[in-house]
Amino acid sequence: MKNIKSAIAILSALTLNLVTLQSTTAQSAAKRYIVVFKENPVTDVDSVVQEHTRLYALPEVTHTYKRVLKGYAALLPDALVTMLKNDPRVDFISPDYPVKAVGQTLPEGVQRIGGNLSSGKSGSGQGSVNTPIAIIDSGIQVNHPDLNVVGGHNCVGKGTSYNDGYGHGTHVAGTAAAKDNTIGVVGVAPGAPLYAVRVLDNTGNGSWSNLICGVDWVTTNSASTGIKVANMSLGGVNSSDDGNCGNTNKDALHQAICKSVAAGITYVAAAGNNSQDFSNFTPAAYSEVLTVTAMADFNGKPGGGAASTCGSDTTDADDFAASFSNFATIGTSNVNHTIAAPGACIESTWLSGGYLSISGTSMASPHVAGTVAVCIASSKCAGKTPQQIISKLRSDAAAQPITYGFQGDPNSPIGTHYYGPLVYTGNY
Ligand SMILES: [Ca+2]
Ligand SMILES: [Ca+2]
Repeated sequence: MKNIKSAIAILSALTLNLVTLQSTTAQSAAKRYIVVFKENPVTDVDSVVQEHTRLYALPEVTHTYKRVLKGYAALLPDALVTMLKNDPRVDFISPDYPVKAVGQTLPEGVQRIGGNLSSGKSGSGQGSVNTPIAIIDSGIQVNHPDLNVVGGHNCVGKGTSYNDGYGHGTHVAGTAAAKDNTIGVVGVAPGAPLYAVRVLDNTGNGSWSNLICGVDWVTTNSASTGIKVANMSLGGVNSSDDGNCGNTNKDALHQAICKSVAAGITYVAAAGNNSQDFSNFTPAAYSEVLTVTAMADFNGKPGGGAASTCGSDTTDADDFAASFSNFATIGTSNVNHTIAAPGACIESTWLSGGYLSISGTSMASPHVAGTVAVCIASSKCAGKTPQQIISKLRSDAAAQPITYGFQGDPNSPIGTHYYGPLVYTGNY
């Protein structure tokens, strides 16, 4: 009895101590982190999170992860980070890095890549594709008349709405899958069911903890929704590819994406708009994703020479790599997961049922995500693994005649920049 009492006394003292520590440090040095559990010691994530909350007096836990990672995201004072690192169930703790929408430098793109020639028949008035696409972005305007939004999930703050308060996700969704009807624009995979996975807020900003929440949701629900392709027109200069799915450099986002890819989801990511090598821009840098650079096209045809439709933004020439686009460097392994798509002055759906023309690799990426959906629907990619799909899209694009391409593609490189071959939807 005495022993039990003293044990309780020690525990209470410990808890009190922790609470005091937490309350005195919370205001000064608290930052957001992702706490990743070891796979084997932890089987029940919720119970360990509850225990951590109690033991360490955790401030608010914003996300818990069960499928692509085991762990949680929370605001943690520095002193707690040190303690948690010594917890036997914790593998590592990652800073919660920022990500943001790529694009917004303010469509012939679908025609340029042969969308009208594919089995999706974009622009025929009867095109339709039935492969669902996850748009991991700022949400999608759920009642836009030119979009077929069938569901989604909110990973931003509290609340459950995945409606778009920014516009970026709605634009991306339209390029991938606007309906082939009598209004507005038509997407690469017309009318495809869209899932709005909201990880960016109403200013286009988000974080790794939001993004991992989105990847976790897509993976957990892939069987019930049928999602096999996801678009990520976002990123940040936060990490790099360790060639080992984040297990060597303790990259929580990379680990999550690798788990999801292993579950059969093909990820398509924007290369970024910094006019530089994307090797430090994640998720584009991960070799498990299909990374999309941007080229400029103003008339839906190869050959160059068309007048710019960009108004005052006239820096890019027809059928040239876009000056803002990131790229891989010839001779590096990143060339093996890089492909190009139109991304200059792309007309697509916008908020309030509207339409807008904007530029960025954000706009290029959904041309490719839509193409993956068409390929899966046409059976040419059905049953293939994400790695096989990435390989097929790249090799089919590279097999197009030289005249199909653009200045900056592998047949006519610009210095050591590698933008990849121009995706060709007409194959599928
Ligand atoms: Ca339409
Ligand atoms: Ca052209």
